[in-house]
Amino acid sequence: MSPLDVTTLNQKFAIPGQLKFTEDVNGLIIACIANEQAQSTISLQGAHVMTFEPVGEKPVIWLSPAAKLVRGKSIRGGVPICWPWFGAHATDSTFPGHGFARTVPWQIVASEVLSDGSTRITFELPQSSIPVAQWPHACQVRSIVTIGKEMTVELITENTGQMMFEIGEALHTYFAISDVNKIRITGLEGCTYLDKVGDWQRRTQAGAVTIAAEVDRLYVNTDSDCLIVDSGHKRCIRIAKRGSLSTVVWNPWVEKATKMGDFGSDTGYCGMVCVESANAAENCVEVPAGATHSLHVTYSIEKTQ
Ligand code: TA6
Repeated sequence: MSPLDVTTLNQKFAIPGQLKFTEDVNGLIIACIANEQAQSTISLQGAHVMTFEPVGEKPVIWLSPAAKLVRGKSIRGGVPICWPWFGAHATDSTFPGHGFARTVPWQIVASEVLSDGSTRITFELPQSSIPVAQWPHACQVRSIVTIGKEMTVELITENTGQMMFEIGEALHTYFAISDVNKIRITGLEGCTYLDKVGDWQRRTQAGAVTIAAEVDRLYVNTDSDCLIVDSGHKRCIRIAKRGSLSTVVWNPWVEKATKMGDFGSDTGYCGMVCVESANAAENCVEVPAGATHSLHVTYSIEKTQ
């Protein structure tokens, strides 16, 4: 089934006063959610949450001021879905980094208001969007996004074929922070990480994670919650995950951010940090034929003095 046009989407899935679909100048379709608890925008390309702002709260998710909504290109910021591999493909360098899921059209299969007033949308990756040369496996992939005073994203992979397959994945979430010099990340103390900046050396995290240069770390074998403790915004952002044994912490710092060119300004990197709930490296997931795997994350705010 080819992705629906914006008029049909509004006829089938809009929720008066909560959810509507719009089309931007490049023809990309955006789900716009505004309920009594929060506002959010989600691109149907990649089922990519771009913004999330609880009522009365500063934005939780960072979206680059220079983010480009271009068909087939990843969006800088938000919650990119990295699937069915994380990072470079294991054997073919011509395949897209972080998989293809974040740059292809997804479709809507359901929208609903939950009893607590939050809005839930279910996205599905249509077979027509899956490049069979890169991923020759029968599967059903869905992302269920719930927008309320908290946000949850659940990435569900069902193996509908006859053979086991293995996936790498991540919700590559960019968080809005007061200043990279005013935060620390807790929950990873004592964990082993692969240090991409240090030639993938395996190291052990001592204490909270602080950032004073480029940081690109894949923490393995950890199912812990992480907290971004932001003294500037006097708040913590809690990242509570299930079905994920890897956590990635990334800030490109000035040189790499400038080279990437889509962080908005020379200091754009100061206002963001990625804490990614993933399954990568030794935590890649084998999904047997007929089985279903879920990666589920809840993002919430805790105020501090
Ligand atoms: O998750 C960290 C990372 O793998 C970094 O190494 C950097 O490549 C980042 O993802 C962004 O990747 P992207 O393909 O979105 O530019």
